[in-house]
Amino acid sequence: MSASVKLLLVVAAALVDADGRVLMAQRPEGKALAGLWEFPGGKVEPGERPEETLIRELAEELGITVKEPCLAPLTFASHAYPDFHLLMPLYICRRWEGFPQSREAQALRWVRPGALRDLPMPPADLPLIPFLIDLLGP
Ligand code: 9L3
Ligand code: MG
Repeated sequence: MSASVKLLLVVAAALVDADGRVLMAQRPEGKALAGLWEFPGGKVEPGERPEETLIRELAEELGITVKEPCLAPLTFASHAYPDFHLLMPLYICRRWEGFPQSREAQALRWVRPGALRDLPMPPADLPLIPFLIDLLGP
């Protein structure tokens, strides 16, 4: 990686339901990586703490409020795209307020960790699958 490559900090959440399923969101038409299934989240804006970004993104995208207990990243995804290097902490959320709903025209789906491999996902998200299978079972 050359010194001029941009570092992009993105936060993502594994929202885990009572059955150990994880909420996946399909990136809508018109966005980069459209059609791929990702852990919901987004870019950390200047001046934001990543925890604040997570709260903001999940409110914007899904209309839910996450609380402090889930606000510690358990692992990080890291992927070199051609024009930037993505660093993405993954937060595990088991409790939130509200019912996740599509607020940005994205399809949503609850998926067992063992079935995540059947979904086309952005390359950055793929290495998180074995981590979630270890944590939550298949
Ligand atoms: N990205 C990858 N996996 C994810 C998320 C939330 C984001 N789980 C990548 C896609 C884009 C970049 O991060 O290249 C910024 O995301 P967005 O702001 O376009 O959602
Ligand atoms: Mg997003």
